[in-house]
Amino acid sequence: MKEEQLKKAYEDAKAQYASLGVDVEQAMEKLDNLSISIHCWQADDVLGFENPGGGLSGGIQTTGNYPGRARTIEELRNDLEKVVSLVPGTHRISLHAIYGDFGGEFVDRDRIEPKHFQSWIDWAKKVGVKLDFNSTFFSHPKSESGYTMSHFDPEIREFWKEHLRRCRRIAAEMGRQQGDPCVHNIWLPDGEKDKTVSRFAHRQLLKEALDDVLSEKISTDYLKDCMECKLFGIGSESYVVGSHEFYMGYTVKNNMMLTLDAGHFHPTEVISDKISAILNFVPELNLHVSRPERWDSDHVVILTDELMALSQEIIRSGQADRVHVGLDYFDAAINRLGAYVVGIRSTQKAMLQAFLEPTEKLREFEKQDKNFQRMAYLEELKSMPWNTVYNYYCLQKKRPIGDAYINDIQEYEDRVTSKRV
Ligand code: RNT
Ligand code: ZN
Repeated sequence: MKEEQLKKAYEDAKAQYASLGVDVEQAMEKLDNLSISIHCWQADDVLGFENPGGGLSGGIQTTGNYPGRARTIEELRNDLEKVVSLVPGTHRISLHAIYGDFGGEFVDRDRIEPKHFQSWIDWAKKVGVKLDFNSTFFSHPKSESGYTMSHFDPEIREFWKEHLRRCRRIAAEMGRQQGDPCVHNIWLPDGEKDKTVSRFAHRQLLKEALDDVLSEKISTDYLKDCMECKLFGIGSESYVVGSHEFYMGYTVKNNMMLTLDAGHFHPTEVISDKISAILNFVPELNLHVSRPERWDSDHVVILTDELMALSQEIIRSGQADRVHVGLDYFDAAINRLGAYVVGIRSTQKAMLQAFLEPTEKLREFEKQDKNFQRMAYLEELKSMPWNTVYNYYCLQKKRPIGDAYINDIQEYEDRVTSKRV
């Protein structure tokens, strides 16, 4: 679309929204203030740099072998810089512990230190992004049995507890240097493929391990720990130690953050309706925005009804400042940068629509029991010119407008990622 045409369309859109009592400029400003935590692991199929040639395990799997996987820290950083150049706004990058800068040496998980992440901290500062962090309890010989911190063997438990202790200190150091708390997500794959007898015993061990490690108090000015549950994984179909009830109980009891991954519940169960419930009991929430397709939890995020519902709930609850929006998906079957950019832009489009909602007007209908009117307005809003507003926001931020990013990604593929063989 030509710039002049877009400006005219924007003025029309603004007037249409104004007639509903919605201030488009305010909505764009709110969108601009929304930092999305971009997961680093879509660029390299969750492999990391700990062990070149190592594989992925722990109940998660990537499928596909589209050319262009980032194989080094430098390639990953270049890809991420490209991604942030194709989306408007200021975002965060979420690192996993296996993405450290280990300088060609093998550093085991119970040995990692802040110094292995200093070059990331410096890079983030240069690029203008903040960092989040994740401990890595998968893809390691000491997790191959299926258990880590809830293992019956005290030595294995201790190894992973030490990993968690170190990850918390690394994340806190990131938070300290960036002057903004680092969200540290704790997800562990513990569980079993088949009917497990000792369910209580493993959960008790996990609780004890967490109690022990988290007794080291670190200021939430630097570090915000959160815990992510899961229903099942590949190879842990029958039993997952860190279930929803487990972490919900744990975080409520300890006044901690909970992570909700959109793909970690029963196929018809949605996280959008959990937000307004859980926020009554935990200080903050972390989201892993993902797209479940039947039994897979990690498809590229697109503008689905559930993404819309999730965004609406974040905004309608009035608690947006207590909800951290992060992405978590991995698709190795298509251009990996394309997967990033579609997911980020679609998340922004859903959030923008939520910001452009005349929520008070809808609440009025609700109070007056005018539920037909509420439904009719909700339907009308779907075809309002929100995409024009998004395009105008991209224009303002000097980012590709409409479908223009598709060519940019093709160009980067031709020039860079297709050469990685
Ligand atoms: C796995 C969890 C977890 C991972 C990342 C790589 O089921 O969703 O968040 O996807 O930590
Ligand atoms: Zn997740």
